[in-house]
Order: sequence, then structure tokens, then C-alpha cells
Amino acid sequence: MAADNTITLYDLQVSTGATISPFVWATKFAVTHKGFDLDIVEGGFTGILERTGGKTERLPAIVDDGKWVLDSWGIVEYLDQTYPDRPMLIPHESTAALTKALDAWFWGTAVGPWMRSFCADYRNVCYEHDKEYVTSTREVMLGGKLEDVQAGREDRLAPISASLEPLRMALREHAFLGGAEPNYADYRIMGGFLWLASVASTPALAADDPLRDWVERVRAMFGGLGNHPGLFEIFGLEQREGDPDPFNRQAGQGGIFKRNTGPASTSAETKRILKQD
Ligand SMILES: N[C@@H](CCC(=O)N[C@@H](CS)C(=O)NCC(=O)O)C(=O)O
Repeated sequence: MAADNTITLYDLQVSTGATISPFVWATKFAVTHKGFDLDIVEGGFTGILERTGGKTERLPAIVDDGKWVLDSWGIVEYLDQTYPDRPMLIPHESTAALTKALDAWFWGTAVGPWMRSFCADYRNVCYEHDKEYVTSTREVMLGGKLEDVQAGREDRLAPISASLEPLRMALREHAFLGGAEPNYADYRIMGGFLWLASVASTPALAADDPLRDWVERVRAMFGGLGNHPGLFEIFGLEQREGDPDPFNRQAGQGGIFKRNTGPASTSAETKRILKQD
């Protein structure tokens, strides 16, 4: 049992003091969701292995009463297995499967493309002593000079935002991805938004984006865990002439979002597709 109800978490931060890693963000929410206080070990990218006494090169890592647990997903499994009497992060195996699918989609659709749009910002906001390491490693990961990869992002931000429609559709009908209460799915996806907020020097989402309500509600949880003063504003993307809409203004049409309550609910569509108008 965590001594003093506190779990130690090794953080990964930038020069503003904000956490950068989406994995660490999700883990901060996960530990807090279980009702524990966080004891944060601060630090940036270089020296993780030394800081953790040789335990890991990647963060997050937690220490619970002397027990080291690595990996964001491993930490969630550990927390639910060790503390089943506290609020569950993954209340059912289906949450694990759906969260993994959602996370993979979100990384491909948004986090990856945002990384390519903010990679020089990402390096610039790091601690001075991390910049060389972050530049050289991220240039290998992204296959080019960070400024070159980031160039032209103005043309990419609205389409990236538009591709988040599945999240908007789900959150139009549910308070959280977890339903009436948040669970690890919310924290996992929120990790990506908070990573964006830790690096992005310009907004990536429209001020009136329907996702804003959910983002702000989750950020405000646990005494404003997601509202670190070092974070940048992610809402406020200006729509330039010729830009696509950053989100669909015609709420939820078709598929499972259009409830069939009998012919009265479908007859207009039937007439239209049978060209009987
Ligand atoms: N599978 C790991 C991935 C963790 C990971 O890749 N963390 C990155 C930060 S986002 C890291 O520690 N990077 C250190 C480095 O780049 O040297 C997890 O879920 O915890």
C-alpha cells in the first residue's frame, strides 16, 4: 500500500516546467484517478537512466512503496490489479481493447501529424541541456531537419483538426469517453492534447471546436491537474480563406448517430436516395 497515500512519478518536462510526454500526462491522471497523491521527480530528456538508478530509459515510471513499475500501460494494469477497491481505470477488458484502437487511430490521425507540425517548437521549448539530444534524435525519427519538417504547417492544421470528427461525434452524446465518468480512455487521449499544449506555439484547433468542452472539463479535474501555467493555448486556430472547416458544423449525421425510430425518421432520406422528391 502506497505510503502516505503517495506514489512517486518520474516526470518528463520542458523548460516551462510542464510535462511534455503524452504517456506521462496519461499516467499523472491515472494515478490521481486511483485517489493517490503524486510525488513528482522532475527532469527533462537527458539523464533519465541516471535519474532512475539504471531502471529505465523511457518515462513514465512510478515507484509505489519501493516497487518500480515501468510503462504507461503497465502502470495502469498495476494500479487496477493492486488497488481493485479504488475507482477502476479499465473497468472491463472491452475498455482496454477500445482504448487501444482509439489511441492507435488518434496517434495516426493527430499526434503524428501534429508532431510533424510542431517538431521545431517541441525542441525549442525543451531545457537548454536537452536541445542537442532532442534535435538529433527527433531528426532521425522524422527523417529531416526539424524546421523543414515543420514548414508549411498552416496548410495542415485545419485538415488534422477536421479528422478528429469521430471524437466529436462520440463526445456529443457522452460526457466522457468512459461514459458518465471518465476512465483511462479519457486520460489516454487527453495525454495527446496536453502534449500538444506543452509544445505548440500556435493554436491547432478552432476556438469554437466542440471538443473544447471535454478538453477543458478533463483538464480541470483533480484540482486542475491539466492546467499547468506553462502550457500553451491550443484553441484559437484562425480559418484562412480556402481552408477546410476545422470541424463539421452539421452535427452527427448517418450511421449509428442517426437513430432509426421507424419510417417517419427515414422517409425523407429514402425519398431523396430514390429520387422521389
Ligand atoms: N511504451 C512506453 C513509451 C514511453 C516513451 O516513449 N516515453 C518517451 C517520452 S514520450 C521517453 O521517455 N523518451 C525519452 C527519450 O526520448 O529519450 C510507455 O507507454 O510508457
